[in-house]
Amino acid sequence: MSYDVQGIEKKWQEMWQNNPPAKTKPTGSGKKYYVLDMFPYPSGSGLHVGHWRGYVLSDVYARIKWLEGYNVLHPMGWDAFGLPAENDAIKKGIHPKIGTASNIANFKKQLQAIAAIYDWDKEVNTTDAHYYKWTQWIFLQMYNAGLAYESNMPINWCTSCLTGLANEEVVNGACDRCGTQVEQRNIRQWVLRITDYAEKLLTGLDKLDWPEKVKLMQQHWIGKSEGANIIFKTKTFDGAELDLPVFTTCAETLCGVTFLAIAPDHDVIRRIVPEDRRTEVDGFCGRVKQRITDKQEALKEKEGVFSGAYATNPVTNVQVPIYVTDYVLKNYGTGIVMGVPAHDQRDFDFAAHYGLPVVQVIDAPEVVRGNDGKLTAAYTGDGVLINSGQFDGLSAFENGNKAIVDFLLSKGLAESKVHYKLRDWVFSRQRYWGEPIPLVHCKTCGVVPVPENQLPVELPDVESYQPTGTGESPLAAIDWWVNTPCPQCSGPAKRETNTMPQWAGSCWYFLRYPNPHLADKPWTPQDMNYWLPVDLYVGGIEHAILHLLYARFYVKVLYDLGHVPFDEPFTHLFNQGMVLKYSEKSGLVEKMSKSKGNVVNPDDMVEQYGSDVLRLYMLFMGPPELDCEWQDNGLEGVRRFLNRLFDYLSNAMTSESEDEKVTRRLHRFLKEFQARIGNFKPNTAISAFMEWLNEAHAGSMKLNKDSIEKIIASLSVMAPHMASELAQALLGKQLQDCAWPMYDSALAVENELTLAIQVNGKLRGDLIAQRGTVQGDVQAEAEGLIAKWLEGKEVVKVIFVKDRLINFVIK
Ligand code: ANZ
Ligand code: ZN
Repeated sequence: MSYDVQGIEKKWQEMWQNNPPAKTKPTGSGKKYYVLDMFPYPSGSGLHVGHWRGYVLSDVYARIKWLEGYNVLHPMGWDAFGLPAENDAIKKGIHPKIGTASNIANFKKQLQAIAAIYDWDKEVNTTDAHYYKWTQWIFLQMYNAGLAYESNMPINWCTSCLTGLANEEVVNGACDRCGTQVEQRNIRQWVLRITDYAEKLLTGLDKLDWPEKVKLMQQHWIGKSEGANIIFKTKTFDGAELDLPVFTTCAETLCGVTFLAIAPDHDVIRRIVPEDRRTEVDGFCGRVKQRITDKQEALKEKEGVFSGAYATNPVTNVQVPIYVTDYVLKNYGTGIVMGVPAHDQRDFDFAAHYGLPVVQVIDAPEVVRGNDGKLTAAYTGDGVLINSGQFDGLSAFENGNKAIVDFLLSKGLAESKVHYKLRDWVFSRQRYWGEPIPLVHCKTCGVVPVPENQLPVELPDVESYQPTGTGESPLAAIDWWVNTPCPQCSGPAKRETNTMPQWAGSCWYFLRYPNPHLADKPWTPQDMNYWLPVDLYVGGIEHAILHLLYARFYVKVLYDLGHVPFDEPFTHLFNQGMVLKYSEKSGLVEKMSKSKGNVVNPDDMVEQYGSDVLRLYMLFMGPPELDCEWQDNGLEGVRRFLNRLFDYLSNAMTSESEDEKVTRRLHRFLKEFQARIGNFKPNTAISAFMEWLNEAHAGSMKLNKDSIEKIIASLSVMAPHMASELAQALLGKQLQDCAWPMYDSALAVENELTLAIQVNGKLRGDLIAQRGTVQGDVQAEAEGLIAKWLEGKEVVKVIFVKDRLINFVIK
């Protein structure tokens, strides 16, 4: 038998396409396992080997569960709305529907080569009206529950994509998609009240088997901080009393406040700035506002301007100046901060710039002072309170904070406050290629939801996909579509022309997979009870806060509204690392991308090496959670291994009884292999396979049929084509009739051990013995091996620790 890669793979691919062996069984058929890949956006450039990494990994676990007899749901689909298809349409004048369909066809063809056990009957496509009908339905459930509202607040606006963006889509002030600096613009938006779920999204993380890193990122993004709003009294420019609340998490530093800082766009500024300071303050605010659009500028030194007003410290009654500054954000806390230069670095920098006093109120041995005895930087650690009057001597964090807050609470000058950094989710886009938001605006009735029986609100064809840039989507120009009778009063009304963000479709697709063709409901309770939550979710870490947070939010809302019986969608999450490659252009090892010219096309690799080799290499290239560098010669090594394995297995079968040593070695391999896969270390599991082959080969081990099946089944989760061929040729079986191998723990323990030989506790040699060898045998051999150390000496005692050591005590 020879290993004809192309012939074998072609044969099995055809077989599987005509007669898929791993189709998902009906809901309720035995134990289930739901393993999910983050479904791809079907881009024009197709799959690269980076995609393979996650898909092969998830398939390993799907195949194991399948061979273990689980009812496996391992689906695939398309996250097909979104900007690139639309931009393509603008460039080429082709309807996004057409471009998307051909990209999907290409992706599907490429995916077939992976030979994952996807059940293609479960395929979903977010741009299919039968699918987005339910995306719209979910939106209406949220709307009806008061979780969607219209707002004119300033939002992030990308001047290149000409659309609003969610906070999560802005990275370092730039559009996550195109890198353009975003501006703040007042545009009418639909917004989801994700902040109502801040606490649930936070505490829900505890029970998830997710990478700590992702949990931390979500925790950070939600950004809960517990503190207090504290009132500083001031006067308006015309002499009226005015309370300025500041939000602080560090009330213990109150006696160190030397100024207040207000966000430049805060409404209160108008009321406190005296006339003679207005020109200067207005000038500053105008300048700062413009600057927010320029990242480089924003990184510069903190700046501010004296407002001309003072406020009273509620503990010390000292008057402190109020500044308008560029480092306080309007929409966090109260938009006003108490400046404590001694204990906050931003405040320290600001005070240094404007010559404001630095009053230290926490002392500790670690505090660093310069030659002049002054602080050289803010001290942010714990310590005891000083310069704080009646609070002196208290431990700052443990007692000081509470004492000061309590003191102010009793005077009505404070209020405990919890703030979250999470903002409500800007949910509308002024673009064409997305789900229409199913609402109608009626002059008489206001905003009216489209009745459920009129869903889906289908996306109409347009002539120009060009975003208008006016804050309206291209849909606004299609009169016949926009004008519609009001569902409530039948009077003339207009459709909402904003579309949903791409996330809308991906927030719930995992709920649709069990039953994607269901017509009258998004899902059934039976399917939800049986299949969900997802048991294993595999995808990239880049989705840590966007998709993974939004999907959790959706599920929590659906749970609260009684539509699903679970409140977290993904029990176990695994983030695969990226595949990197050297780029000639930059001279660096970088993430694969078309622009860097370092993309490896999996089709070429499959043609050259075969799918099994590529699969195995993706698993072998390194720990799956880490980024790994692609190396062409890595494929060669894997190919050699598969060739040798094929040759060896083709000739290793014996009908005689198997040598015990051989059986033991096999079980030791199975145990190692399975433990390593179980720990998400497929790379080292393959090493175990290689070691086994080396020893089996060197020892010309002959295997009985049962052992051959165990090896083939193990191989099949990684290299299914070759395993299928061997199963058929050697066992006369199909893969689906092979069982996932069990190992016998007693046989799996390593049988030969190295024992230390000591003389008076000092190591003098060692010997190899079978596990469990008794003292007499070990002693006899050891005496021979270290004879020179015992010569002429009296052995007064022999200490023997089974399987570990023998120690001769001599005089
Ligand atoms: C006084 C203070 C003293 C503060 C000190 C810190 C250290 P987290 O934990 O992230 O919530 N802050 C409050 N509102 C702000 C805003 N709108 N823009 C910028 N900064 C703001 O941070 C809470 C702290 O961030 C608050 O506690 C406040 O500064 C600042 F030694 O108050 B602190
Ligand atoms: Zn109406």
